[in-house]
Amino acid sequence: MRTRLVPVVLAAVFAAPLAASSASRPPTESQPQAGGVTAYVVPGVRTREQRTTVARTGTDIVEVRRGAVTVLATRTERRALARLGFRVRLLRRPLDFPPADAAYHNYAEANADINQLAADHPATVHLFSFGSSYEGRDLVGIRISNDATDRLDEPGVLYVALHHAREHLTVEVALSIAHLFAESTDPAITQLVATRQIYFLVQMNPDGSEYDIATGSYRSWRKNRQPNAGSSYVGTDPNRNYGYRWGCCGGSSGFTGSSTYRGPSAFSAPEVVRVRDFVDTHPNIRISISYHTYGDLILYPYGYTYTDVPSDMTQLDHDTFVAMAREMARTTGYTAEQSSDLYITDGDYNDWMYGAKRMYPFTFELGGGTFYPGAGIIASESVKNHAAAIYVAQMADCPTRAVGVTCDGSPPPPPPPAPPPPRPVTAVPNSFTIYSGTRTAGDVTALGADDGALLQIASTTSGTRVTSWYGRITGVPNALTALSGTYRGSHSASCSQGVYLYNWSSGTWARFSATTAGTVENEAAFSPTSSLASYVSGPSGNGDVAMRVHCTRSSNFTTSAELMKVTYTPAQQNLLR
Ligand code: 0X9
Ligand code: ZN
Repeated sequence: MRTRLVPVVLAAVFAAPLAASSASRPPTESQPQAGGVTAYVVPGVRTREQRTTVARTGTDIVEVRRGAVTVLATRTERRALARLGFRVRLLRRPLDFPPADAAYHNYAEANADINQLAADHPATVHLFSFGSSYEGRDLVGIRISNDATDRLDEPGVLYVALHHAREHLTVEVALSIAHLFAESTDPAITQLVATRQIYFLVQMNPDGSEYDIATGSYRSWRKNRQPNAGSSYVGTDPNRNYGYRWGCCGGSSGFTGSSTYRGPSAFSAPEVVRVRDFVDTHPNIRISISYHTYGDLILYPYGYTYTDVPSDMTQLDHDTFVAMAREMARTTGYTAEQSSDLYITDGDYNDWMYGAKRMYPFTFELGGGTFYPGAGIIASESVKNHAAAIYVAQMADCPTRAVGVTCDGSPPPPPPPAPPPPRPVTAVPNSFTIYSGTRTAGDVTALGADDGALLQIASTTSGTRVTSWYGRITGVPNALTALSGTYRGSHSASCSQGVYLYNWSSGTWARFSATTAGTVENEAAFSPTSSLASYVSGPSGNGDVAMRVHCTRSSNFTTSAELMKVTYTPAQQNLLR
């Protein structure tokens, strides 16, 4: 068995991730010397000079082993190697994800999964081809609908994944959403399957993604695998190749070696043409999500300009984008913003879908924090995206409904009925604490009702006689609009009585009642008018209210507490979900 000498991936300079944090930097990536997808082992290559000779044919050396190199080569390059006298052997190792990421679907596995889904749900899952990639891979589309044939009179929604080769998580999320629509028995979803055409283009750049995993270790490849005339650099960035303001604004590169190379002309990349043709022939599509990684973002047009509402966008559409993106940000936890808030692009999917087609596209930058977040993230990231996927399908009949504008001239639906205003709540202590004096009868339950049951506390017995204690009422919200306190009690002899609430902000007892109280039961009732939350412990949520009763006299006495309660009105819940 050969030992691996230096597992060097010569050409792979791994990319700076294109997350929000590195938003202004364009992505970088490896640039192999020429195109090709077939992996070969070239034995007998030992010296740097030999490797240079191999590399000069244009092949991409991806691994250096003892006495051999592994290359990725086109047919032309393979012939060139043969002419130079090198033997090439097909790499037996399958081109696949590293073992740890085996849960990801490569091109064949994704198609197998799609085929199985269609076999399991023949009435609703319909497969189609939307053409071929540059290298001739079939571009497989899924249509989910209870209609056997495509119905352009039904609202359409389109999910696209894998514009960028290394963004493999997008395939997983799109597959998961397809499974959701196909398998769910939730009436809300079956209703969508019955009334919508739900389209998926799950792998729009399969050549690039297969290339990315071709060696069993990632190559950080982004573009497609289309050669560039007169250049050894391969590939066009599909997300810079769409024909709306293509190349207009410094948001793409004209250099073939750049990872954001826009191509020689708009729609020069076959995969982009295939997406265009699909959209052109499906005017029923109203909303689309294009999945990318990573950055936890929901982006809406435009990307070519920082202007929010340029002349090629209506205010209504802008408002609709914002409202829908916000709703999806709520359910995903991602941040909604205009594409150009991330950075300027030109020729991206979003801009063409809106600018040229007047559809409502969103670009999702999924989470994961890296292009290769591992298989562990697949399930959680998929589920996180389900609600947004359902939402766009629901809105596909009339996206402007998001801002209350109906599409059939009917009046907007009435706003949901306002919830009833919060009602006052009365609460009594669940515990008490004695500062001065001694309990002689009763317990905390005696404080809960004006029923003759008493909590009795004997005063101190020397100096100025004192009873001093407080009851603690728990579960009171900090957000409250009214607060009042009531204390009823008597004493075996008259004493100077004060009733207080604890101010948790200042750390002091605030006196609300001062009176001489005797053997006749007296009531102290009071309502603080400001800083109500400071009488509740903690900064937010629920806390405690403490009510203190203090009485002094020159000779012994006993306090009989009959009732202690607070009444509060919780603040209205925030109606914005
Ligand atoms: O640059 C892209 O094509 C997308 N980001 S990624 O990291 N997946 O490559 C973002 C495209 C959205 N458009 C703009 N940001 N203008
Ligand atoms: Zn991307």
